[in-house]
This record gives sequence, C-alpha cells and structure tokens, in this order.
Amino acid sequence: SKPRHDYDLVVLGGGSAGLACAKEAADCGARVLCFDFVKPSPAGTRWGIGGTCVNVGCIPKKLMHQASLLGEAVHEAVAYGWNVNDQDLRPDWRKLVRSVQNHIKSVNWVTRVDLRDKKVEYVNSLGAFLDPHTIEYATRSGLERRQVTAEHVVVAVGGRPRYPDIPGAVELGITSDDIFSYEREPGRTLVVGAGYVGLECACFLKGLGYEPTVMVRSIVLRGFDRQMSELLAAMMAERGVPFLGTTIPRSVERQADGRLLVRYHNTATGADGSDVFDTVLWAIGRRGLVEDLHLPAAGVRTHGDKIVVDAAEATSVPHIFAVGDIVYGRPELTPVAILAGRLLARRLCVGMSEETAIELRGADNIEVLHGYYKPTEFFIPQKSVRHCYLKAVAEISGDQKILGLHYIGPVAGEVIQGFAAALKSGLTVKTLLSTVGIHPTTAEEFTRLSITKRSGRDPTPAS
Ligand code: NA7
Repeated sequence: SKPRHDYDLVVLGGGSAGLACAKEAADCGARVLCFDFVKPSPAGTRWGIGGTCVNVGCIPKKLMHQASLLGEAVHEAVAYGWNVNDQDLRPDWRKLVRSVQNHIKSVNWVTRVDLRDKKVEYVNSLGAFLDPHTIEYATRSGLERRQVTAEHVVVAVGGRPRYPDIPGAVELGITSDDIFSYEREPGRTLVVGAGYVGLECACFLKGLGYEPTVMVRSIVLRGFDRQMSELLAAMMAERGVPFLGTTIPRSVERQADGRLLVRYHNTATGADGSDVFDTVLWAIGRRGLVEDLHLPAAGVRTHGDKIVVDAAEATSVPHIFAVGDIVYGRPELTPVAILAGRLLARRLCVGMSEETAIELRGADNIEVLHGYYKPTEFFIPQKSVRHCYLKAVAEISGDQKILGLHYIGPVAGEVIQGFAAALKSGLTVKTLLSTVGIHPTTAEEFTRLSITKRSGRDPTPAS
C-alpha cells in the first residue's frame, strides 16, 4: 500500500544530533529527509552542513587551540636547546584561518557523501511547519515554496550566539560564529562573557599572540567547580589576560581610525569606563533557534527559545521529537554527540563539583584529596607548579566512592576522558590509590593523591 506520507522521518537541522538521528533512521530502513540551512551571521559568516560542532564550535576551536599550543611550544623549545632564530614569532592569521576552513570544508564534503551513501536525502533549505505533518521550504532559487509530509519529525536545529541589547553590538561585534573564518587579524580583542566559550576564545587568542581582555559580569564559569574556575582565571591572568570584573558593556562605536570604542560600567564600584579594541567578541550565551520553525502551526510547546520534551525526547505533539541544544532544561547531558561541545568542561572536571557534593551529601560526609604537581616537562622551561592541579571529591566513609575528579594541566581532555570511564564504573579512592601509575605521565599523579583538604596541609610539592 502507498505510504501516507512522503517520508517516514524529516529531520530539521543537520548538526551532530540531527545527522546522527537521520543516519540511524536510514540504517533502520526509514525514508529520511534532512533539512540543514545556516542563516548568515550579522557579520555575514555562513557555512555548510554539520552544525555548530564541525563548523563554528568544537572542531575549529580545537584546531586554533592546537595552533596556540604550538606557539607556546616554540617558546619552550628554546629552553630545550632548539635554536629558534626568530624570537618575534607571529602566526600568519590568514593562513591559519585558511587551514582551519579547508579542514571544515573537507568534513562538510565527507558528511554529504555519507548522507548520500546512507540514502538520507539532504535539502539545503530552511524547513518550517505548515501543519503537524507538513514541512514547507523554499527551493534553492528562493522563488518557489515546496511542501513535504512526514510521519515523524525530529527538530534538531540547535542554537546560535546571543548579542547584548546595546548600541553597536550587532553591527560592530562578532561571535564564535565568525572568529574561525575571520578575514582580519583579531588584534586587541574584548571578549565579553566568562562562560567556557569566552574563556576558550580568550585563551587561544592569547596563545596566538593577540591581546584578549575578558569582561566578566559576575563570576567566571558559573556552574563549574568554584576552586577550579578561580584557579583557571588566576592562571589566565598570570599569563597576561586581563579580566574586567563585575563589568557590563554599554555601547560600541567605531572611531575615525576604524578601531572600536567600548564603553562599560562596573556594577560593583559604579564607575564608568571605556577602552579601544580592534575586535569585540560576544560570548554571552546561546539561544535556541525556535523562531523560524513555525512551531505554533504544529502545536509544539516551547519554553522561551527552547522546546519542551519528555524522557523519550517527544514534544507535546507525539510524533514530533527534539534533540540536541534546542531541548529545554538539558543543556549538559543531551545526546552523546552534543557532549563533544563541552570540551572545556571535560578538560577540567568529571562528576560533581566540590560545591555540589557538599550541597547533596553534607560537608561532613565528603573528603577532598588534592595537590599541585610539577610534571616532568615543566622543569626545563621552568613552568609554574600552579599550572597543574588535581582534586578528587569523594565520600568520606567506606572505600570512599569518588564523586568528582578535577584537573588543570597538560592534555587535560585526554586525562579526564580516561578517568571518566573509571568514574562511571564506580571508582573509589581505595582503587585509585592502588592503581599502578604509568610513569612518567601527569595522569598518574591521581594515583598518588594523599593530602586531604581537611588536614589543612599545603598541597604544593616541596621541589
Ligand atoms: P554561557 O555558558 O551561558 O556563559 C555566558 C557568559 O556571559 C556568562 O559568563 C554570563 O555571565 C555572561 N553574560 C550573559 N549575558 C551577559 C550580558 N548581557 N552582558 C555581559 N555578560 C553576559 O555561554 P557561552 O557563550 O560560554 O556558551 C556556552 C553555551 O553553549 C552553553 O550554554 C551551551 O548551551 C552551549 P553570568 O554568569 O550570567 O553573570
């Protein structure tokens, strides 16, 4: 018999969540159509299929992070005996951007081939609901509107950066949507927002030799372990990233010389101030892209800019589902694919923060083991022991089940990913301390943690 609908499944959004869903459904034999469309950012940036992670998130961020680490390594190489003649090392920003963009283009290409192989149809257009089973979209030329019907719909349109509601913000500022393909060298950059996106951008800009300043409205890295967050901010400040604390931006104006004058206000002191930057980067959070979907036509319930779903990802309309960043109330632990977006979170911590553990279990019931550590590779370039810190938050009784592990130090993502599996398997302090360390790594220091916070002993090593 003829199917009632054109497709078994229409997926709106070709990012990590949408693509995973579309491909899986096609593997199961469903007839699948996936819409993916990127509205240009206010600065005019556009990109291809793959969503935030591939195009303007995790992937380019990791590449720029690597570029900045390499710059740091060249400086350290001198201490290790390399003759690096040009002491005034500067990156070729345009070449870096080109390399990063070429990689992204290749991923876009592979994604399209993969969809074709898996028989997922792909339409590069913005799909919107006409009714609960009908999606309407404009053809490539934009001249014609077409409709398709679907048995099931999955909404996976993700989000885009927010802009503050102040003069000049949209016209003169950029966001993480733009920085990875930015034509011009960023130069002196004001990063507004101290979430992980802001801090990551500030870190790689600093490593590449630009001068970022971070504007913090309240605290850095809200929601993360406080001690780790403050330590990270102190480390960044020590490495030359200034923080403008308890400050909000008021306006951005272009000066006659082309640079940007930013006026701001310190909410604690009441003082007004201003400074001049080459680039202003907003990293003040992200919003869900519900507005173009015509959700009321389908009857899908929303909460602000996000979609409300039940435990099975179903929206208020049973045959319409939502996954990824567009889902309300589950920012951190939506599908596994989205976890990739939390690189910094994973670089720093797995499990509970010390605050959460105290709140849930009571201060008397938890033990915190911690220590600074000087990895072997820190000695020759004389890097500070302050740049490597480990902390385990555990139950105080029995074998001391570990509730959270926190780490700041080299290759933190790799270290913490390994321990994440151990934590999921019910790691205890007893097991951790009886684990043989792989020498000489920094991760092995977790097997040697011996100082409790409760003891008040200095966690700094003697040498
Ligand atoms: P976050 O983690 O939401 O952080 C936003 C930061 O920007 C945070 O430090 C905020 O300070 C600050 N903020 C928010 N609004 C303003 C305004 N209007 N002015 C100045 N500063 C502001 O967002 P990210 O951009 O890091 O992106 C992470 C998201 O990506 C995450 O939510 C996931 O959904 C995916 P606050 O602490 O609120 O005072």
